[in-house]
Amino acid sequence: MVTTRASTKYMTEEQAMLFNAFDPLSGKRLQVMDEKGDIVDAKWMPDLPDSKVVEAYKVMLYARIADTKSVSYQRQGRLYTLPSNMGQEAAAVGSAMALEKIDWMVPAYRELGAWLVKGATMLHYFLYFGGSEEGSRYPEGTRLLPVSVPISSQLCHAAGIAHAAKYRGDREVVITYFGDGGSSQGDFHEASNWAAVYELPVIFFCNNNGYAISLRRDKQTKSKTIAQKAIAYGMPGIQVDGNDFFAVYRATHEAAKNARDGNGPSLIEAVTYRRGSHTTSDDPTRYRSADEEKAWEAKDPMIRLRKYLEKKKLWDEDREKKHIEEATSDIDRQFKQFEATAAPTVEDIFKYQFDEMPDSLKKQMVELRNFINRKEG
Ligand SMILES: Cc1ncc(C[n+]2csc(CCOP(=O)(O)OP(=O)(O)O)c2C)c(N)n1
Ligand SMILES: [Mg+2]
Repeated sequence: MVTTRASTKYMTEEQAMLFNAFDPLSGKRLQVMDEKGDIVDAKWMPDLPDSKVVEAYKVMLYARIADTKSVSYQRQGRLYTLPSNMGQEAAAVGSAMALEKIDWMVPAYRELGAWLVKGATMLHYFLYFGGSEEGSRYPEGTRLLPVSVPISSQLCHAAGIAHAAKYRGDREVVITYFGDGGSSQGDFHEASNWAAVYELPVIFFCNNNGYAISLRRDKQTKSKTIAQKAIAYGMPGIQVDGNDFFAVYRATHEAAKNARDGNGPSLIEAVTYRRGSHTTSDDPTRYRSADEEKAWEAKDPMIRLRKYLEKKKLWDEDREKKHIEEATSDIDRQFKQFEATAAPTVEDIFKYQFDEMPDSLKKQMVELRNFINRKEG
């Protein structure tokens, strides 16, 4: 039995191997596949059948197309403000695919690929970013929580769910997503400390995409890495190349295995880049250079996984075209379905809080309705 440097918790040598090899203070970052799609560290290559890797690429490509289309629908005034996931598909899909169906996902707002893997559809996404709470109503048994916009508030929810799972003796694991900016919130500290002390089965997955809106990562924290923050809480931490599907999958797989075996939480920092704007209300040209964007374009997760698949003769131009066509028509069909759905009303804001609406809320509802009627003339 050994411990990782980050924690006093004992685990088997095999369980601690990855976290010890990539101790957050060693300055090492897990990368399995490089930008040319070549495997550079076969030791950590996850044990995945080719069909699974092809499936991962297909979801990533679907998410990329869906993302691009959504931004354009927003520009046409057919959706409200939304956050782009472009460039972060490997982190989203790689982490979600490493989990089991029984596991819970507690999202932030920028992990479209992960939600798709977990069972959300583009119809949910369009409804949500079209202003309807119906977009958070997933099919029964889908262990995915609604989008969380208040930064890092979801981390405490994740720790709470994991606490309940542990208390009941269930074997499920919880993954929760947050950003580099989210690591500065008090909720990050509270959730991490709570999860570590009670050895809860949570994976804190940080998408370090370089920015919190316009604030650069180097102004966010003086820590060299976000992964090293794990040391203070007493949980294993690891920094991975977030644009490398295999690295993300492997780290999440190990973290989930550890959590399921009763070894508590871990922190994964996926180093990636938000290639789009923060949201559709943002203009990134005001705070970052075209050169920087170009440098990250070369590290794009889609290009790299496609190259890997093509070298193994698992993918080619025809398959790419066919999948783009199929994905496009599937997304278009759901967008039509969304636009055919009645728009939410202001009454929806009030309807679901209580079984029977209290008088104070009824009063507010009437006031708001009157205000809107007056405004609309
Ligand atoms: C509690 C809270 N404070 C401020 C905001 C405004 N806000 C929205 S996104 C954002 C930046 C978050 O950056 P990061 O955590 O790195 O996630 P990213 O958007 O880069 O994915 C801020 C400050 C908020 N939504 N919630
Ligand atoms: Mg960020």
